[in-house]
Amino acid sequence: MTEVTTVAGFRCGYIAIVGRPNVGKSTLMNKLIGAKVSITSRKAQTTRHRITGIQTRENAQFIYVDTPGFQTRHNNALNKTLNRTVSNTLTAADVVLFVVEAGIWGDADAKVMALLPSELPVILVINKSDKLKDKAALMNYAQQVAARRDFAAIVPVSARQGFQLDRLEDELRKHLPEGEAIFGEDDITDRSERFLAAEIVREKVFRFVGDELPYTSTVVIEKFEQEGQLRRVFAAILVGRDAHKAMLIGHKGERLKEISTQSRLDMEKLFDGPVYLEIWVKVKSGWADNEAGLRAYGYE
Ligand SMILES: Nc1nc2c(ncn2[C@@H]2O[C@H](COP(=O)(O)OP(=O)(O)OP(=O)(O)O)[C@@H](O)[C@H]2O)c(=O)[nH]1
Ligand SMILES: [Mg+2]
Repeated sequence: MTEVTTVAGFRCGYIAIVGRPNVGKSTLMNKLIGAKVSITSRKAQTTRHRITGIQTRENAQFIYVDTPGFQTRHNNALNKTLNRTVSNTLTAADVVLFVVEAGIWGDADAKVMALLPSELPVILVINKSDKLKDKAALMNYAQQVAARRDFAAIVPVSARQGFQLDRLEDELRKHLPEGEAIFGEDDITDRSERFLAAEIVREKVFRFVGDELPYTSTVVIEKFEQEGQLRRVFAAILVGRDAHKAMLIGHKGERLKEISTQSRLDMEKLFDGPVYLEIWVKVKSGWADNEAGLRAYGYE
């Protein structure tokens, strides 16, 4: 780990990324740090943990904290845990990125906005602006949301296309406290490779199987070994029912093979070295039924 030499006027701070499910928070953080440390998918509730992503520039260190989409539909143990993660992240933040989707404002957005501490600077990030081609409509939308709260800045972006992210970073820097870097300049996250490996497999479960299964499953890494450059990863996907196990494995094991291959390729990219990966599917219901169970599987 290399140290950052602190220059006069260097800034460093924590940036909470919050919003309703699926607005593109994780895509945004990955683009801002230039690496994929947080998993993404078209399905809501992809992110289930607090994920730190770090970007160090010459004059600032940005410590982003991606959070689960704030859950407003069901009040079960998992959703309570996810929402507590959002609240805890806000408590420790210096500045907040409140992410909304261009052209869309609903109850779920209003509920997230109500959580934002009044003493923190909040930047309104209007993501997916690539989907709203009409510039007048985007302006109109920005004005409507801006009237709901005092925002430190309003920045329309496209996380997917990388549009206006430099402008967002400039705005953010103004609100970071002066101080030395907390992480090394090459660090991109404080999460372990073991944790990131489980997340990568979970992303493939979200991407390659139908609607219900991802919500009743989780991934555990049973063994993670490193020998020189080679990582050996033994993962288990826990599913609630036999039928889900069959769904994951697929005809002649095709689906599990696809999940394995895609997971391995992502791991090799992120860890920058070869990976040997074995994935097993196990039936284990009830892991998300209560908070003690959730903690046992790494949920906060
Ligand atoms: N068109 C468009 N799609 C985007 C953009 N940013 C993200 N998406 C898509 O939106 C979907 C959700 O993205 P995520 O980054 O997983 O969203 P999230 O807010 O982290 O979702 P949760 O973790 O479930 O709360 C994915 O299909 C992304 O590819 C964007 O700027 N434009
Ligand atoms: Mg996410």
